[in-house]
Amino acid sequence: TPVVWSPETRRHLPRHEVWVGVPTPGTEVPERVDVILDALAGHPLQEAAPHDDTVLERIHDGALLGFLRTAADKWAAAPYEELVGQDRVVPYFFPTAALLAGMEPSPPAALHARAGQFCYDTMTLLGPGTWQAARAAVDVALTAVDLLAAGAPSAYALCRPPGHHVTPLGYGGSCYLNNAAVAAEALRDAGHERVAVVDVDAHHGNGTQAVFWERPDVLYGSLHVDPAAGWFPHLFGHAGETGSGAGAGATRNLPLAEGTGDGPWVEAVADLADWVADAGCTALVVSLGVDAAGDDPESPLQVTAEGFREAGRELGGLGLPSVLVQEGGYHLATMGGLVAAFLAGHAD
Ligand code: SP5
Ligand code: ZN
Repeated sequence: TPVVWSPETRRHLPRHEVWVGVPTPGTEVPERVDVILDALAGHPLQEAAPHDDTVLERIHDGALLGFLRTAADKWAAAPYEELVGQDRVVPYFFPTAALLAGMEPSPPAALHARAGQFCYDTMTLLGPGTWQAARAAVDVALTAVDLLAAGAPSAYALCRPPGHHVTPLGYGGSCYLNNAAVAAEALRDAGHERVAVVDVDAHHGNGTQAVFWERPDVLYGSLHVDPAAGWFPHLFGHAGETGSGAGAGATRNLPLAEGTGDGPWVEAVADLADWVADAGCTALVVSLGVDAAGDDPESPLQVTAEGFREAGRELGGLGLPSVLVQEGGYHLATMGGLVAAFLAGHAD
């Protein structure tokens, strides 16, 4: 399986995640790229080619893209670093429906009040290099789509930072731009009438679900730890969420109990694979997070390398041209091997 990557993706340094008010060391670190590259050393490696913003602008609102593109420079110029000793853009003020109370707000003048318009949590800090890395990850995904158009049966996109929590207008969950949604949209442009996104990351991909919520032409199916048990992204990922309008029935969610291991986890992947096959999709995007692993610090699922290999087999068995897009996975010592196991199963 060809591996597409970009050295630019290392440029985002999260430094901290602020969780319930407490800064803890970031988990979505650049070393993730290196451990994956090491584990995939036997695969052909290709650097991403630059692509323009055409597809990206159809997935995300221009206001979000403009904010992400310029926020770090504006923050540095303000200068918040001198004022508060902090060169990361961290939201502290959120224009929730509860605050707005039905009124139309004016745009906030302060940059530190603007961040919360787009960033919906306190864990997704933005600094120098964040935009460059996130935009490079989009090029990685688009280059993987190009490889399929050129005849490759599948391609792995080593995207970092990940993307599946980014909605048309909001970012969070360690994600800034939705790489998998961009890949799916590019596959539509390449002539595939119906594309499926299957998301095996331990967390529900609320961003990808939001992007395609009302669309019948891109299916979104996800298995993940049950948000009703208290897990991120908290509001979404329940079984009753199945799409709306023209997209009614084109979304599926399979929430899993804490502690779920290989047997039921692989069964859920197989269930989504059957759904994709029955729907007549002609191309597949896999949101390939490996944080469902037993030793991952960010989820309580208990999947093993053999589980990831089996999941790869189930989805590879569809025989569809496939882009495998990296999402989460935070246990540096084992995550590379889990990606390699999925790719091996997928190519079987
Ligand atoms: C792409 C992806 O896997 N995003 C997952 C983000 C979930 N983050 C929620 C974090 C909840 C608290 N974790 C505490 C760990 C502190 N380092
Ligand atoms: Zn995740």
